[in-house]
Amino acid sequence: MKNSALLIIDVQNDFCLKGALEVKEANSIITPINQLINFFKKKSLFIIATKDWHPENHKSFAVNSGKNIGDFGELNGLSQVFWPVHCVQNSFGSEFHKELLPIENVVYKGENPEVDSYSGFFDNGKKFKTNLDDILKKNEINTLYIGGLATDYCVKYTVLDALSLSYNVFLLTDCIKGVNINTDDSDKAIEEVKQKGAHLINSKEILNI
Ligand code: VGL
Ligand code: ZN
Repeated sequence: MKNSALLIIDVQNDFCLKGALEVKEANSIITPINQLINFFKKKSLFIIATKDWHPENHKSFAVNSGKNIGDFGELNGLSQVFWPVHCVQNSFGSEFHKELLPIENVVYKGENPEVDSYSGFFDNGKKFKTNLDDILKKNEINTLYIGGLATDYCVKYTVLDALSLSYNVFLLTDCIKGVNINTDDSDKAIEEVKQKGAHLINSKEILNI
């Protein structure tokens, strides 16, 4: 496992119970993620998390684009879902859930108000790259164990970009929950990443090694 890292996507208050963009059952993933954090720590393996980190004027927020929450449309030529105000920089909603064990390495995304940024690696237009890939390369990581929120958005696009950057990817099936605007969005996302080469794994399979 030497070159493996745990990558936890957006386990922030706004995506958890009572949050502005609440993901159903989000809180249920915290216990297995914490068990993995302990496991990776004990083995001195690399752990990193992302934060969705929007300025107040972000145009993915329905209110800033003259849209209704949940509308599908376009933002600067890219297809866009319009969201409630969420994960505003330095707000309570942008903090990691308090039960999540501390993670030292954090990558921020979604700072440009003109473009949404689901993946931890690139913005949705693939014009801006975060420092995630560089940090992983510096730490000689070639294999990622990915969990977090939300299955059908930030987790999905992070996994797809990780595959395109040639990482081996294990998607942690009991450590993800989805928005599911359509009820099968998360199932479809899991099917798609699997077809593109991600492996599906339950955290228990790792903990029992
Ligand atoms: C996310 C919608 C908007 C996510 C972030 O973390 O999956 N979803 N911003
Ligand atoms: Zn967002």
